[in-house]
Amino acid sequence: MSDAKNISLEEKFQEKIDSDIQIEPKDWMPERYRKTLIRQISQHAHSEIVGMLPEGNWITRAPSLRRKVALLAKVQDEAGHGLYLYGAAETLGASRDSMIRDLHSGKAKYSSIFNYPTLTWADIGAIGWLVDGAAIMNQVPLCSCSYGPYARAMVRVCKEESFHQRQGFEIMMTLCNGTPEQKAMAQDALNRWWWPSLMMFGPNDAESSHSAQSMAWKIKRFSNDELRQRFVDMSVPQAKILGITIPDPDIKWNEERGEHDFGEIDWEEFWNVVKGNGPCNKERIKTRVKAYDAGKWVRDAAVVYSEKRRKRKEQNLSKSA
Ligand code: BYC
Repeated sequence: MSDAKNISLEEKFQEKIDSDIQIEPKDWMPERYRKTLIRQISQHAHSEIVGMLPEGNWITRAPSLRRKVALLAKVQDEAGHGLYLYGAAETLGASRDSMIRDLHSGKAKYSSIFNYPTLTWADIGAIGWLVDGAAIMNQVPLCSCSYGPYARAMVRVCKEESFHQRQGFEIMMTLCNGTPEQKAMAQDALNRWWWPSLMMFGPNDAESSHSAQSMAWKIKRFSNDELRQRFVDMSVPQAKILGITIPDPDIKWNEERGEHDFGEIDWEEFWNVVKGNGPCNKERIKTRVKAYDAGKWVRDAAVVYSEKRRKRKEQNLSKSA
């Protein structure tokens, strides 16, 4: 295609974006837009799938049947989100096999947060409260992102994340109203999950390589720092209700700006985890590869079954013809 034609297609595309008209799989889109979406959506899908592991670790040890049922449902929801998102990436021409291969080889990224261990039951509360809270903050704006299938998938995902956040906060509330040991456990979980939760929003705006373009394309509707700030402002009063302390001596209300000041994130730790050297990166990938290999017989059986169904349909059609 000539450059002139491409430019006019690109201008028309940007006009649609500027008028908030969603882009659908069969619409023309710049190759960089398609690639950016595949990158973000597949990373998001991997995060949901790997995100099942830290919590899955506590299903057999949940303190009551009610807690076990809720946690089991939550982890199953994450699996559903992952499948939804892989489906959305497939509408852009990405193959599921190649996405999964990239995850297993360590080439693909997934959220840094899931490379931290879940040491006590309170971690399940802290993940629901903080990690799902951060996820909602980041994902509600994605419900109005410019790519239709991603935006639509996010609607259901966000509804389920809201339930997850409530169950996490309720676990924290129960622990904080319990014995001194239980409250100490909740405080310890907050101490360990607070900073990694802030890191979920990604690098500072000045360091975020993709933000400017993704915002111009309305894939991202707010910057990493804007969403992080909202998350801090939302979490401070919630910690007060729980009666536990956010592990940041610099956190305080700034009257002039109408938001909280907070301390500097340890970006060296963040990039170290993103590059694969966090406390659990290797274990997470190993567990995923093992689960994938163990599920091979199910995938093979599904292929054989669908092939048989297809043949039977063909035979029935030729009989009735
Ligand atoms: N961890 O230019 P930037 C969940 C990477 S699932 C690892 O700001 P972008 C949940 C980034 O990929 C949570 N890597 O990028 C599940 C890029 O690397 P590449 C996941 C990170 O894309 C189960 C580089 O750093 N949520 O909530 O504009 C249970 C530069 O960053 C991280 C989503 O995926 C990180 N934290 O913005 C409970 C939501 N941050 O690709 C909860 C959708 C950045 O150039 N994704 N990087 O190699 C997004 O909104 C955006 O992709 C991000 C990053 C805000 C995460």
